[in-house]
Amino acid sequence: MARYTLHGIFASGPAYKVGLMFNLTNTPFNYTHVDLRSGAHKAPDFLARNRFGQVPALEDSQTGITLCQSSVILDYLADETGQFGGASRAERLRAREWQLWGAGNLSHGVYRTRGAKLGFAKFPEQVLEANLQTALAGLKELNTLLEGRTWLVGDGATIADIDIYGIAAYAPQAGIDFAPFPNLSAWLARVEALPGFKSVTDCLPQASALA
Ligand SMILES: N[C@@H](CCC(=O)N[C@@H](CS)C(=O)NCC(=O)O)C(=O)O
Repeated sequence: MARYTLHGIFASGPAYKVGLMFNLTNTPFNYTHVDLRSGAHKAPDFLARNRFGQVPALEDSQTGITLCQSSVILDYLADETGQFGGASRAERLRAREWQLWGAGNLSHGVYRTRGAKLGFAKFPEQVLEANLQTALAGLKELNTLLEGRTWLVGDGATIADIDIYGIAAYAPQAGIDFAPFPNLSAWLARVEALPGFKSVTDCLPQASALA
């Protein structure tokens, strides 16, 4: 039995971020499929793990901690695995800045545009357009901030890269072309070349699985 259990659904971007972290750190994990369609995420046993009724949730059988919010889970796993946490406290805080930027400035635009495109969500036309413009503005800013940089923070990949990758990588499914964003395209390729990398389509199982 593996130490960690990830509760998620394979199509979820935030759950993917955690799966990617496990794969990049070569950490085995049990996986519990949460059937959002049947409302399993609003049932009492799931709400006990995540009061917000969303995936992902992470259980650590060694410490007894249960966590939600993908960015917080990555932060926790950086400490527990000793990987991708940055070379110093300053770098960790810089990574946290990027994670909050991703949650505030990038995730809604990309995930909601993608959700509508794939038929997971419905929005009025004006909201669809606003979502798309938010996604494009976030990706443009990311592209600009990557100018002259290999990684988002310091000289190596951190949870900032894993977190932001787990949002930006869904842009093609949202119908967004990376062609106007060359720095972003090059950075995505660098993340994809990390040992253990798995893509948004082949990282999480479609059903519950023990490690
Ligand atoms: N800020 C959260 C977002 C989690 C989230 O939006 N999860 C979605 C799936 S991608 C969900 O559970 N949606 C069901 C709901 O909100 O009722 C994170 O980063 O973990």
